[in-house]
Amino acid sequence: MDKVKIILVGESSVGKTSIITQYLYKKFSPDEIKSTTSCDKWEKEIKLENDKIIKCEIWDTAGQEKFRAVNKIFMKNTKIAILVYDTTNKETFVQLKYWYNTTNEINTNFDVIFGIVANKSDLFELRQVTINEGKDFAKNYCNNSLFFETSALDYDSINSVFYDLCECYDKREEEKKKILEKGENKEEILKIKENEEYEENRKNSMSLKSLEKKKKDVVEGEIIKVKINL
Ligand SMILES: Nc1nc2c(ncn2[C@@H]2O[C@H](COP(=O)(O)OP(=O)(O)OP(=O)(O)O)[C@@H](O)[C@H]2O)c(=O)[nH]1
Ligand SMILES: [Mg+2]
Repeated sequence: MDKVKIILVGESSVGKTSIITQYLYKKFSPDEIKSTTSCDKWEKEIKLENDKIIKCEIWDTAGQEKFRAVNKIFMKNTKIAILVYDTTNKETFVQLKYWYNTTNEINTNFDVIFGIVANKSDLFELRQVTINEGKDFAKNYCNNSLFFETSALDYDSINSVFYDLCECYDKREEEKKKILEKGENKEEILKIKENEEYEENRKNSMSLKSLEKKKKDVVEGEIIKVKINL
């Protein structure tokens, strides 16, 4: 199975890097993390309850506005997009529409699985966006996407984001397989095949390949980290 590309996007300071750090290293280190100015990716295997192992690539992106153009290159081939906003900053929630639409535009086969993440839930006294607003956005604007409330201080809340989205991805892939095996629904089969072909072409995208040449591999225990300088 190909590696599943998971990308975290959202405005600067919403907590994307902190979420990844908690997930991979089980720590929250506000003093160590600086605003991201590169594109980093990590490789990790996620074991599902059915014992299936999903090989993931987790991509962190830079949220600052000046990186928007280059981010678009990294957003190609996304299988799972985690859209993060900061519950204590309404503007980051408003901007999620941009991240949702851009992810869909770049991955025009509309096959991306989305997770909407309301982060910094520990700062409840500073909250500017209600849970219902977040849920409503996930349901009505993002085509019934999964919604999560997280705090980068709380491992369990972060773990469920990655686990549930991988499970959702696995279920969808199984459904696709069944459709292909049955061979009855010609329209669906054509769509699946078209998507596969489209993905194959995108994999050979020159822009991404040339940027990946700048990468530097760092092996950190079991986790492989790849840094791509912008
Ligand atoms: N209290 C609290 N602080 C958080 C949480 N997540 C992140 N932070 C803090 O928010 C600030 C920004 O976090 P980052 O992880 O750097 O945010 P980012 O989305 O990666 O930002 P860019 O790299 O600029 O795109 C840091 O000071 C973090 O310590 C959270 O869940 N709760
Ligand atoms: Mg960051």
